[in-house]
Amino acid sequence: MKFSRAIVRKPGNSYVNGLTTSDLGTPDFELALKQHAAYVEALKQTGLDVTVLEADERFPDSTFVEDSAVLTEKCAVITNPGAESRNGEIEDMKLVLPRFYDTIEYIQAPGFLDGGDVMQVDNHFYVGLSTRTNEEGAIQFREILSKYGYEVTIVPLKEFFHLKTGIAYLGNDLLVLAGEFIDSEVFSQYKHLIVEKEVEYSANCIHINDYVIIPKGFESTKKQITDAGYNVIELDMSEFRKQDGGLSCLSLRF
Ligand code: CIR
Repeated sequence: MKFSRAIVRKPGNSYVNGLTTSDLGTPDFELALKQHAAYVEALKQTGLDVTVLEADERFPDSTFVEDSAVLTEKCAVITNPGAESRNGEIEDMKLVLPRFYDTIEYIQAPGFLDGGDVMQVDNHFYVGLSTRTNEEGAIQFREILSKYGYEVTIVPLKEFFHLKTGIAYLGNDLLVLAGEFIDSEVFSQYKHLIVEKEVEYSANCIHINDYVIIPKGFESTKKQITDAGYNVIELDMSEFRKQDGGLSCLSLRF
């Protein structure tokens, strides 16, 4: 799949008060801004035209734009994020996405869905059931996408926060897999690139055009992805990891 654009949102001062389950400490806001700027540069390096939205102080987690929409080649789906403090993030997406899409669909209560629970593998979407995405939300998503000829498989999660916390698609039938997904029947038809428990944060990597962006400091994953023939870009993600964020969460790519 060829991507040409991305949408990101700068973190605001309120970022440090966002949701987290990690015990890695409070993010350093200035460093988060630097890491975000490096992220934008990396997206540009992969060939994307990047729309940078201004920080929205009302929503501490709004830099994790991936959760508020799912963008496909045929339509945009505005989600209904499962965390109450994040739900209002979709209001701004309703203003931004019509710049890029004529066809916009919505997940509606009692359905909830976070974009971090959705992974696209060519014409097939996988949707994780998590603390943020419920069955009703996943079923609505399947009904919407089937109208556009996509297939959707629902995957109940056991441990991971979001589906893409532990899995990424690199194209050519190759998946990066960690933890509960390694032996899962659901993904058995694909080629596997397995990352071990100690480095499972690096399973959240992003394949864009000729590149794979991975978090910095995961040498074994870097080697595996380089050996598989990809150009690797490494980015320091320390301040986003502190708020349970990974590389995919910081952008919508389309
Ligand atoms: C949250 O709890 O919603 C944010 N602190 C982290 C969201 C990460 N997003 C993602 O994995 N797609």
